[in-house]
Amino acid sequence: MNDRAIIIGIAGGSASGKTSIAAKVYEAFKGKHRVSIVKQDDYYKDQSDKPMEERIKTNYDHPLAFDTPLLVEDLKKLKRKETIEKPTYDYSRHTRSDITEVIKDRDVIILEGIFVLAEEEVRKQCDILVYVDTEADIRFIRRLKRDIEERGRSLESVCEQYLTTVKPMHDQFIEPSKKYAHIIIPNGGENVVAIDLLITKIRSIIE
Ligand code: UZR
Ligand code: MG
Repeated sequence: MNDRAIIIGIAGGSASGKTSIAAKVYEAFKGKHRVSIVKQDDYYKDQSDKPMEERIKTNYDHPLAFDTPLLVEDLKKLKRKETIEKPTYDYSRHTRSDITEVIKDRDVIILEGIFVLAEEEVRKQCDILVYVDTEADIRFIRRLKRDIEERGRSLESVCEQYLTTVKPMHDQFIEPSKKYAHIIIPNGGENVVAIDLLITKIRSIIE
């Protein structure tokens, strides 16, 4: 067994299928290997010192919304198979929640988030870099459904947010980060062949 964990970075636009791909890779290894998923979203900055009116105005689609130094520090520890206490994020309160999750002694870390490829220091910690490339209209429809069903938003607010931050920031930061990928997966979570190839590659490294 390796004395270092391998880190798979999965980036791509909002609602591109990153979470589904991460879950499928996780399923392929759990039970046989020590594997954990780390979401970059859990490293959104703690905003508990700010009033709600201010938290709502934060641009969550900008790299500055994230506590990247903490993420990088945690990834370095995970790589050395050290224990971390990972923060978790509360979308309804737009801040870090009180719950933390202990992750220790993992063989494989699946890191997923919109800026995994855009942030150089995060990128450097990853052994395999994946970009999930799903067309904007498909991502918008998925995001609309998800944010209404799971994140308690209204139709109006999702459309407004998409046009003011999600789309411009995608074009400015996320799409250009595709060039750093080792593998580009079209059609997100539905691409069974690509997901299988990724799983085979990871297996060849750890087994
Ligand atoms: P994925 N986000 C929120 O909507 N509220 C928050 O408090 C924090 C984050 C959104 C964020 C981004 N954007 O587009 C998305 N906005 O979470 C990233 N606006 O999550 O990759 O799962 O779509
Ligand atoms: Mg997601």
